[in-house]
Amino acid sequence: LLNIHQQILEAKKEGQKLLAILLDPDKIVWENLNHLLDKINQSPATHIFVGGSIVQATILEDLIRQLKQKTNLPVVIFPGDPSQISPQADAILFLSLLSGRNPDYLIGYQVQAAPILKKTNLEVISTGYILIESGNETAVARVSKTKPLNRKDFDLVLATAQAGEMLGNKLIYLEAGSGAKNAVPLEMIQLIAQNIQIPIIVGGGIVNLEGIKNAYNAGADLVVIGTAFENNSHFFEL
Ligand code: 1GP
Repeated sequence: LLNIHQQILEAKKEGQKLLAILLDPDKIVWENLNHLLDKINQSPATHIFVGGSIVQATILEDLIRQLKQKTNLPVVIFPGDPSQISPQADAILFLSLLSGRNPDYLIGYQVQAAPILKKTNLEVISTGYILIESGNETAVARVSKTKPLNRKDFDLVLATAQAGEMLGNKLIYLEAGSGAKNAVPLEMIQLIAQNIQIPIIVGGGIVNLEGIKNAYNAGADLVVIGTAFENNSHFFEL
């Protein structure tokens, strides 16, 4: 049986595109959870990402338990900090915020998380996380106290992604930030995709099906949809 990282590699090899719905436990309307779970099951999503900038641990556990009971999709933690670890999930994106220069998000939190993760069976997927300027201040920038990379500085974004690959990251996540006004530029996705070998995740500010398709065509292997589905559970039916 392939683990989640191997499945992503396999999909990339086959040219099969992946889609994650991002659920922020903090923003879940619990009365509507069953409806939401139905919609997730009917959607083309291949993965569920769970996480947020600030999340209460018990809420995270409750949500993941429900997701594991009522969907068949792999649940991947997309943590904002080391408190967001649940042994009930399948995997965790072990993020390093490569675009920033805040040591906590580069290595500090990872050191805190390592002994906790060692006690779980979670699949740990090393992910280079690169925040790109989006035209508005997003929670990632605010909470991490880091500056996103200039969306015009393609050379710097590429060098950052390549450094992540050389450091041994298994995935590169190009992030505009949740609720981004502007998504990651398509030409930027294209440039990175042509110049690194590892799979690319793209998210932030993608609000319609065309945006998803364009990101795929530019070279994204997995697209993350948070806000658009949060605001409209019929999003994928359009
Ligand atoms: C945020 O990339 C994800 O980390 C999704 O962003 O909420 O804008 O879809 P949105």
